[in-house]
Amino acid sequence: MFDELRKKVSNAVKGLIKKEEKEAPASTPERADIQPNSVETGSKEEKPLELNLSVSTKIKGAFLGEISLSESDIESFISDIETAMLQADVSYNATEEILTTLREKLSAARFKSKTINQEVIESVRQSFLEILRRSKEGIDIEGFIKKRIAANDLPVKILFIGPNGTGKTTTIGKLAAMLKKDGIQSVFSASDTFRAAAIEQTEHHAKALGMPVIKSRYGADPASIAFDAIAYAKAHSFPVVLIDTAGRQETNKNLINEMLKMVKVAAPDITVFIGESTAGNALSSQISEFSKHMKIDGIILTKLDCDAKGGNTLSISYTTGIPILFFGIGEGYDSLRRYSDDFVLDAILPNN
Ligand SMILES: Nc1nc2c(ncn2[C@@H]2O[C@H](COP(=O)(O)OP(=O)(O)OP(=O)(O)O)[C@@H](O)[C@H]2O)c(=O)[nH]1
Ligand SMILES: [Mg+2]
Repeated sequence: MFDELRKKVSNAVKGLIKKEEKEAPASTPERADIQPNSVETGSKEEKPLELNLSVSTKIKGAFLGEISLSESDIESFISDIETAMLQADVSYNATEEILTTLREKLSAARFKSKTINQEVIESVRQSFLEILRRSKEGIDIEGFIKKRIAANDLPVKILFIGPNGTGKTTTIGKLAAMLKKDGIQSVFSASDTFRAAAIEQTEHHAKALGMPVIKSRYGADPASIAFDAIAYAKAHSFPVVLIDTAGRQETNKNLINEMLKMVKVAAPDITVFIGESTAGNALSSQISEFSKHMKIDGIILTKLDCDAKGGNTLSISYTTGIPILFFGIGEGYDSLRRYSDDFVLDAILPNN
């Protein structure tokens, strides 16, 4: 997860560094003063590293003990980071925005020669953070449910939507397991009556977790099943209804209309879009198309464990205006991770 982006960001920082410079003039003073700690190289045989800065910058750094990067140092670094981000599926607009911030930070900074490495990484971190912070804060699902329990305003209805095979049904199981740990029981609404074996899959999760499932036959109206599940939750005091839906492409009018009917009948409190990280930049247009039809409250980004790039975690909320709530990082019930800026940044950035 994030391996590719992490490696590329690391390499870009390393691009500010290079092996013992053969062509350096003999007069270059005191190299030791301007050597940073080495960045993760991926190879134990790497020789000691040295900043790949222009000679004049180095000389100033050596004398002053602090370094301001020259415009050309900054531009070459920015260009490396830009390539890294675009190749790892960070959206173009977010990339440009991040790089504008980063360029400003690097131009204004006076780095200590001994710690420039960490300081440059910190500048990248802060630039990434600014874009993450620009997106709306995601709803705290558990907190929301607890408030509704306290107000005796139940059940809370959560609808899961998204394209085919992204992990909707599996994520319902994961979320139910997470809520169960907190003592919150859910009813499953097997409202995917379209895909073969979808009902059995929901039943399987419900059984494994000891939750009731409301189902009908294949081809039945998904909205009526959701309606029945809500009625069941009310009658049996279950605080939460988790409503599965058939996977659908945003271009399929019939399935979109079917979903609109479900929204009308079930009146979900929270609608979650389940998208797979591996969809790369296509994900934001999928989400934007879906959100033309209905309000989406949050995104759960699945299969992060299968995605070496992972760059859309940096830009998806910025691009769509919809916050990420959780990440799916495996197939098991315990592989749901709550979104946090630190989770993303710690995973992407080299830690030295
Ligand atoms: N590695 C990994 N696999 C996942 C993750 N989430 C779901 N899967 C797997 O993805 C496959 C599809 O998951 P489903 O839950 O059936 O997806 P869906 O969106 O309900 O699919 P449809 O109902 O057919 O649209 C299954 O094999 C899941 O085990 C995840 O975070 N990581
Ligand atoms: Mg499904």
